[in-house]
Amino acid sequence: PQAVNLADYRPFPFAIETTRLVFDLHPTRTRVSAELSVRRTGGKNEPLVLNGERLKLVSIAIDGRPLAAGEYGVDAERLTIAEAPDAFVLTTEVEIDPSSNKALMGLYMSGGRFCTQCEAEGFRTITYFPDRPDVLSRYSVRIEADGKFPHLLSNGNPVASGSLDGGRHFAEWSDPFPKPSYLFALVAGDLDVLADKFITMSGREVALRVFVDPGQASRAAYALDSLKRAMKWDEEAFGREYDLDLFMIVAVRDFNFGAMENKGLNIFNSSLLLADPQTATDLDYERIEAVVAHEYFHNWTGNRITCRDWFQLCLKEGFTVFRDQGLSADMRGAAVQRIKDVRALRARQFAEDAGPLAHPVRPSSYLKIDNFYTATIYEKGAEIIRMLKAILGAPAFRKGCDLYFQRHDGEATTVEAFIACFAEASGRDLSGFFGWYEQAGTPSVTIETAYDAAAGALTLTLTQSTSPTPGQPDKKPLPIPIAIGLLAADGRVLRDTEIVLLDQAQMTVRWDSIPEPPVLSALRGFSAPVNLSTDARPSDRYVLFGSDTDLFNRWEAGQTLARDLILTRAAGAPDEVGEERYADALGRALVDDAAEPAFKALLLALPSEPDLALMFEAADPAALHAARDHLRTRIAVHLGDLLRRLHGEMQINGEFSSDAAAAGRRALRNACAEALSADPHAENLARLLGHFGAARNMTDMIGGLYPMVAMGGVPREKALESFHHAWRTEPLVLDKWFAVQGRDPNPDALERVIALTQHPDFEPTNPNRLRALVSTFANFNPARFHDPSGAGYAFLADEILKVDAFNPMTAARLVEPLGGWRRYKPELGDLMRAQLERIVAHPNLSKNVLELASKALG
Ligand code: DPP
Ligand code: ZN
Repeated sequence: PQAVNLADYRPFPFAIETTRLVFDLHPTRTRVSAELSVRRTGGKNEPLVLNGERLKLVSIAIDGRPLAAGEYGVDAERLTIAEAPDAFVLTTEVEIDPSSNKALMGLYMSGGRFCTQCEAEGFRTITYFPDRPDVLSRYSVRIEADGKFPHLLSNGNPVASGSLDGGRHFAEWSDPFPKPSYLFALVAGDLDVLADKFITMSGREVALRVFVDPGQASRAAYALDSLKRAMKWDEEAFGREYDLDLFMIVAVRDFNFGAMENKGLNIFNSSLLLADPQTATDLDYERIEAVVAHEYFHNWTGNRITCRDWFQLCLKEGFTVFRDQGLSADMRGAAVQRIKDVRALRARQFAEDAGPLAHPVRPSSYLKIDNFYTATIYEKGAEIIRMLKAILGAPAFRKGCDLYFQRHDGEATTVEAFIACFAEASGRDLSGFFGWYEQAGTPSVTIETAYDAAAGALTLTLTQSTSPTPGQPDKKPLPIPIAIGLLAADGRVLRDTEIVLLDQAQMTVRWDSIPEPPVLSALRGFSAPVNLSTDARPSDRYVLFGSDTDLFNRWEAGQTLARDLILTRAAGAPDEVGEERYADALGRALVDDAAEPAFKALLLALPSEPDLALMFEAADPAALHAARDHLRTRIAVHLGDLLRRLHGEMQINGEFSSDAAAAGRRALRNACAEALSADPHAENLARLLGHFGAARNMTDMIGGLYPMVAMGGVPREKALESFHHAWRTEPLVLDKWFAVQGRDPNPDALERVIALTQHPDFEPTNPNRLRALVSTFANFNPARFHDPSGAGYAFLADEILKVDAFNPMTAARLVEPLGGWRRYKPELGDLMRAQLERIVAHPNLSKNVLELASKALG
């Protein structure tokens, strides 16, 4: 297969000024006619080449004159008109079969309704079109369907609707904003609607509509409220106002992405839209708030200003993640949010950056763009914007944003153009900063300190280096903003936070007037996406753990202490005294009245096994699991009374609130339950059983279910059975039932997970259900996935091959856990590699899986 390269970018030689689409919807035979007004903008001899896949061409005409066979060519991927006039109307009619579309790209059916997903290249399976983000066109759409599809929706504003013969009806839509084809959307079906309105900052009224499965409208209330908060926030934080008179969101059950920002008609995976206390956890609420905001924010960062080509994907995704993280921080507390964001960044992006699938935030080549909706493009892309803000300061950053919105509105642009706005607005040279977009890999930063007591001076020596990544053997230094403060040994502040910009391989900084030996608090707030090592001793870390004013670093100190203890034990040299000391310090942190419960819950969570595995050249997941469990047990025994007391105190009696404070209490209570399950004596068991049995909301329920499952035996069977019985008709909750078994730490988990793929409720064609079981197991259950027999790897490869036959995009997302093979001990790494080889050798593999599996082999 042919790779697409950034260096080969050429503008499309025609403009498509208007696009008129008529859909005659039918589950197995949908007719799509398209009328494109085309004008040549490039060279005289350029042919018109339109993308089109899996389309049955019924008719084609130019200015109303049907084309003869010799006047155009069609193959499996395109339609070519070699000699096109300079300005003309092209009409095509095609037939497609939405009901057989299990790839969930283009027009397909979910739960008996029609819906679309066009990003990145799904539109070409709907009609012949230049399906690339730099071709912007004004769309008008007519939809005709049977009356059993009462709602007929598309982008923009409704202009007409009415009934037709034979029980059919129609609706017409017009979108005044030129848009690329990936933002096209259509939905048709029986839906309930929740309606509201929003008054924008200039006083315009916008009608808001959330469409959901019949009977589910009350579960859309939180998403609707989140939408209004997001609209307000974007006005306040970025001065961005909504532009159409109508904003619609539709929830569907079968969806490859989390959600999609189609102009005026966002389509959501129902898991990221529907919530009520009985069926959704606090984490679901948190994600709904963030994703509703994310998709809404795309209206400016993505839709009004879009990407010139797919290599610029981070232009909209990194920036939009940065924006949704800002909203979450304002809604839920900056420190807690930052810790969660960094935890996710490390777990997903650092792992990606350290393996064979590492790629720059702006890649330069791909086989399938679907494979680049990655943690690197999203999360590292957001970190880059965050650093830009740190380096420029908030006012200059905002000036740069304003300039970008003003200068590029209505355009498809590049990362270079984006950065140029910030350089211009701030008067700074940002040419070195661009390296963050082009260079893959996580930089390693070291800081060494030398304190001269007589002079009262501290010298910091900072160095940076980045290991080679595929295709990039030599790395250059990047500008890294490192936020640093100093504490005294008793925890007093010695020096406030200052940003040191490390922009060379090595530099030294000297600070005078430091009256006593300081404790360094570096990379505060995780000011850059790097791996930091310092010469701090454990005693320094205890100072930070106990008193750093930077809450991120307070948490980080605890994590580093715990991590070192686990790694030491896994390496066969346990530090019993250190473990006691850690448990003591943790106990003190948990009784600190000044700290919020949400923060304490984070303190109580030990570094995850996948994160620990990242620290190794040749990780042994079984040894890591045992060592981590040992520390868990030590904490449960040492702090038993305190954990039981907190578990009791955090219980909320009375009405459910989804707000951050209540969610924090539930998080801490669940963290206590999880911790206590590591010491399963009768008293703790009774408490955990009580927790599960008395749960009145899904957060408490899942917080109780996992410890039951982890216990194995009768409690596991009973809890799973009663949970399934209670929720068997609620797909989103059943997903959780599968996911909790994916995380089952018991030795028989692999066997049980394989058996669950035969369960009548396991639906591999539904991405949520598939990921709940298979992806949860492969990513979050390392001790069982890395079974010494290799059976866990074979299971994953089997699932990848099965799913690839109908949904390549989702199959490809399952490849990553095998990609880490070099980081595991050779006995395991060889078995992982063997499965990748088996996948690559499989006949009829999709480009999606082929690209990732062959890259993973390296
Ligand atoms: N729907 C995906 C997102 O919003 C892709 N644009 O990130
Ligand atoms: Zn996005």
